[in-house]
Amino acid sequence: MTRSTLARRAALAGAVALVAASVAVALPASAHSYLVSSTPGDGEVLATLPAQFSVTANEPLLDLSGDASGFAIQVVDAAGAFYGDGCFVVSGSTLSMGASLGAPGDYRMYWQVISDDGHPVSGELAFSWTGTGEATGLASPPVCGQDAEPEPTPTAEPTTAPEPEPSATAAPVDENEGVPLDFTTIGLSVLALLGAVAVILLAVRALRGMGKSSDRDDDNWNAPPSS
Ligand SMILES: [Cu+2]
Repeated sequence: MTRSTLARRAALAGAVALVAASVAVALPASAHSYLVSSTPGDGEVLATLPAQFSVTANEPLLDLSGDASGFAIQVVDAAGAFYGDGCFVVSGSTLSMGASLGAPGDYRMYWQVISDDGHPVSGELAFSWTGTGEATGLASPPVCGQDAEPEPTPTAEPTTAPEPEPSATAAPVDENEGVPLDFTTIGLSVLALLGAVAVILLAVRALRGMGKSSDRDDDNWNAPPSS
């Protein structure tokens, strides 16, 4: 009796401690926004296309930029093609995007919002589409303002840029530039010739000087040391 009472009290105390610890751990996480509803709902079988895909959080979302930066909804079919208009609107606790869907089948919706504490929160859900969609899925997420339909492949070759016409002033410019160039060439040639003559004259004088000194040196070298 006493032992079992003690055991029950110990078990109760343990349970209370566990609950307290769980609450302490959960407190910071509770600051994050969480999903309370969505369109479509997770697992919903959708027969009529809604105007908007949307997710609604438990509290107002934090859209500091005012342009839904950091918010996103992506709706993809089983083949991975993207739908919707890519225009994200944050209003209070709801993020929405203009809806479109293609062929009936299984779809997934991925969402990301900025929690009231500034942290991004994301998730995904699945739904089935039994209606008839008009849209063609895109290979990449749609960008707001761009046509949701894939661009038709242009069949016509892009017009080739016209060949640049030869400038009428090109030839005269070349001639004008050629004249001073010729004068410069002649001037340089004359200078080079004068320089070459000067170098030859200097070389001849140097050779003559070397010859004289060489003779003198040789004489001195060969001369018996004078005592
Ligand atoms: Cu947080």
